Amino acid sequence: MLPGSPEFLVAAHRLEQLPADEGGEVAFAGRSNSGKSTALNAICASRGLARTSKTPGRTQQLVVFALAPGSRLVDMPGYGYARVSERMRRHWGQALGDYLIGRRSLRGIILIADIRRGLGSGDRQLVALCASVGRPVHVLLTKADKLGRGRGLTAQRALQAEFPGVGFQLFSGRTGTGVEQARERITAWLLEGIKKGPGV
Ligand SMILES: Nc1nc2c(ncn2[C@@H]2O[C@H](COP(=O)(O)OP(=O)(O)OP(=O)(O)O)[C@@H](O)[C@H]2O)c(=O)[nH]1
Ligand SMILES: [Mg+2]
Repeated sequence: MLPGSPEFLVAAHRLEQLPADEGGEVAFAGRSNSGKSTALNAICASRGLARTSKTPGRTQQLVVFALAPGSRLVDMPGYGYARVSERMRRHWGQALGDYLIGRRSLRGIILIADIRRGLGSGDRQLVALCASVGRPVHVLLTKADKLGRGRGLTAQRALQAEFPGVGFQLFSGRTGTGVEQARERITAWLLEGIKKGPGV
């Protein structure tokens, strides 16, 4: 169970537009079209909350949802989408890096990766950046409905062996596989923040 029910708070083009940096936040990151918004909706059990699309590049802002006072989820724009202008790409590369490094209330990153593709170069950069600043990362290997369970588990084990410091799990926004496990991870991060006090 998540701590509270989600409500849209703000869509930020720039980091200054984000809510005050206090309490706890969990961000959903990943390649464009990997299924970030779909995962967020499944985890929140709210189909229309974050906008999803067949077209990559749908989410172009940091979209913030409040779960309870001081507990937030953030849907991030995806990386690796070729048709975003160079200027936008630079803007976002910089902004996402600054957010991941500097946001004090950020308790952890849920990285969404298509299980059939594994971790791409953008994902690996994100994992390395998070490791360098001590941010925990938990990967949802999504679209697991597209692979048999056996092949899914094999992919999960291979990635787990390659990245021992990162958590991996099978996930599908379509069938509900792994939704409860992801909720438990997020809730634990958010509650950890509350125990420590705001902004710690
Ligand atoms: N089969 C299957 N399709 C999925 C799953 N999750 C997402 N999709 C599909 O993948 C496409 C992209 O989903 P989104 O949730 O919009 O992806 P996103 O990562 O938020 O995309 P951007 O905001 O554009 O970066 C949509 O067509 C979804 O229906 C899943 O678990 N299984
Ligand atoms: Mg999206």
